[in-house]
Amino acid sequence: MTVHAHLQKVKQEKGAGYFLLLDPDKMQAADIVELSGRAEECGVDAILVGSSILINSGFDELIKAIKDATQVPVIIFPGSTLQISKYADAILFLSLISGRNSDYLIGQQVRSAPIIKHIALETLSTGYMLINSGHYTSAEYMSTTHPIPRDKPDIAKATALAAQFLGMPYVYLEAGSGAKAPVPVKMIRDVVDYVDISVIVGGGIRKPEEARERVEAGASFIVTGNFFEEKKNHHLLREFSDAVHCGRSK
Ligand code: 1GP
Repeated sequence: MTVHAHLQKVKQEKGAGYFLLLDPDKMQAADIVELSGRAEECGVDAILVGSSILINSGFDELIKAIKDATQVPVIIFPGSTLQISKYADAILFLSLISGRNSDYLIGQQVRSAPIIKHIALETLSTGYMLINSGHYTSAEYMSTTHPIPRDKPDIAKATALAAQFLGMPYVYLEAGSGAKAPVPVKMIRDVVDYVDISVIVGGGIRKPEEARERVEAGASFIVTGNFFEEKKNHHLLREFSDAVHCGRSK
């Protein structure tokens, strides 16, 4: 089964899916592997791996080690074309559609496409949208783009619809790693009501109820990263996945 088919099955059967993001620059490799090993029993539906810079080398080895530790699909969430590995199951093939920086809209994609084809890595075409979280994020700095204002759902709706019309099956509403405020629930609801594609939501989600509220608003997939970078929080992984899976109102 392709990763795309797996994710659509998760969405259909569980109402929404839970992605655990592991950043090689923010966690020790041993902790990443240890947490990956517990992902399946804790109800994680996919592991995302990526970083805005990738200071730590050994990306390939790390992906391989994660794959050895878990049966859960491992998806690259790349900060740049340096983050590609044949050991992953798929890659989020992102276009930063909230911005107007041509390199992040299509430049990096042109450079990485032949490499991805060569290693036969599955691509999940995703419209990536930065949403203002009240402070300057790594993604904004690295991409030199402006996020969509958090009180302008109409811009978010139109941008997500453009992703759908461009043939992208996923749109990612991103408040930024460690965001002070996650993507507003109203904006998620407005976007979900307006488009027919899967909506991924991440950035600044630190409580299970914040994840649940966003699933209730219609998000198809919830991403958490920052919160689980601290070992003392690892025991809450099951609570987060339960919140995502029970969140959708019937
Ligand atoms: C960041 O959306 C992801 O790209 C996850 O955000 O690290 O804040 O959970 P956090």
